[in-house]
Amino acid sequence: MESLDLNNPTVLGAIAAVAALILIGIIIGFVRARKKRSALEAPAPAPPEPEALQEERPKIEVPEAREATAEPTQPIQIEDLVPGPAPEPLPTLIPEPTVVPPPRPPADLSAFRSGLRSTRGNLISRLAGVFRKDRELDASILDEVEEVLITADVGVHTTQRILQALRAKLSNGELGSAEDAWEAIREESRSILASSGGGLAIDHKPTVILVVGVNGVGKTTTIGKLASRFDRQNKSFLLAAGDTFRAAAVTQLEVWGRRVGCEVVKGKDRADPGSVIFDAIQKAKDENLDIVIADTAGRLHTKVPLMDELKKLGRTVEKALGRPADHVLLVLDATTGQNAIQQAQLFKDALPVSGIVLTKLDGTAKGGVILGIVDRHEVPVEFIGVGERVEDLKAFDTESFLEALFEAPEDLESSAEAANAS
Ligand SMILES: Nc1nc2c(ncn2[C@@H]2O[C@H](COP(=O)(O)OP(=O)(O)OP(=O)(O)O)[C@@H](O)[C@H]2O)c(=O)[nH]1
Ligand SMILES: [Mg+2]
Repeated sequence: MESLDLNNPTVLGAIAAVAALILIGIIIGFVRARKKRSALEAPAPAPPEPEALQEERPKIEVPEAREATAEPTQPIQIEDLVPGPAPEPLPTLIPEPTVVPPPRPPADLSAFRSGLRSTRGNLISRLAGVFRKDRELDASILDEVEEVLITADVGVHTTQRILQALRAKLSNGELGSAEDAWEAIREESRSILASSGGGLAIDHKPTVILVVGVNGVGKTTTIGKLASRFDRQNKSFLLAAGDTFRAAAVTQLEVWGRRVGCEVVKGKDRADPGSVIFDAIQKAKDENLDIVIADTAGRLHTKVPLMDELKKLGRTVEKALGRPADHVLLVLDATTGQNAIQQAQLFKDALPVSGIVLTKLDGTAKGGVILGIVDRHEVPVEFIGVGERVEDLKAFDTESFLEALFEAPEDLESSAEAANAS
């Protein structure tokens, strides 16, 4: 091979040209690397936001850009070839926080859970015993399920409805596992309770709520709890002491009135309850109040004259208001079981009962009655009482009720064991 003649000006010129080209290449590469680094160090501009969101969205702290390693996409640069400080890693792009719609107010699941504790211990753990994991589900489970539901006060009619759903699934081969059986019962219960928990509409001024029920079920206590609820919602309201039968009943309502700071309209001793409620409605109209809650005397549903008096009360409200009471809440004591279903029938015969308040769920192992009442009477449950404190009145929520009543299947075996042990 011929050696290069360095004395040859043409060769020298060519070498100088190549050297110059290499130098220019190095300088260009260096400048591009600097530009790229400074671009990455600058904070990424946030994408423009729609105006509406800028107003509504809560300020969310975006954390500092975290460091992360990233492969350079550019061809190898001069810094890669010469020793020096390690190239700074690329920052990770933090995605824009998504705007999540405000969640529904959390249903008070723990209150439902504690209110239904005894029911769950009875109904659910016994059903878990029937739907044991090691058992093949066939028609033989139906009798056992029937017995459990009847003893949990679900009632004959509603028990048959649930059994019918299980039977249909068995014959279609859709009841392969314990989980399928739970789901079938949950589904049927959901459809029974579908109309419940809609909430009381307060869309008249005044909205009149008549509270009725047999003796001692918790009417006056429920009114006090409701008043406190309306107070928290900044509603204006007054209470009508329509239980003129006992002086103590008026005093009891007055205590609640003082507690929430509202007026209690009362009559003279043994006054006609109709006249007290009439006056209360008139006063609420004059003062442009939002709500009147009227207490009534407890009455045995089987006593015809007392039920006739209730019908008359309904007519008086209509006269004062120009329309029937906006809500007639029937208070039922869950511990009375099947009797509550019979009470509901007779009160419905006297007045257009629009909703049920089921009290004392905390004190019974037979909360299954709720399914029986709603299924039998097609009247929604609006509130449940799970204790004596003011916060123990809960707006009924079907999903929370079902979730609290039917535990997650994985917990059921331990429930079944507990039931077998007891
Ligand atoms: N454990 C429990 N007790 C309750 C509940 N609701 C009411 N009570 C209690 O039941 C008792 C009777 O409540 P009242 O509100 O006086 O019942 P009422 O229907 O107005 O009674 P009368 O006016 O006599 O017909 C009281 O001791 C209440 O504290 C509840 O949800 N759970
Ligand atoms: Mg009372």
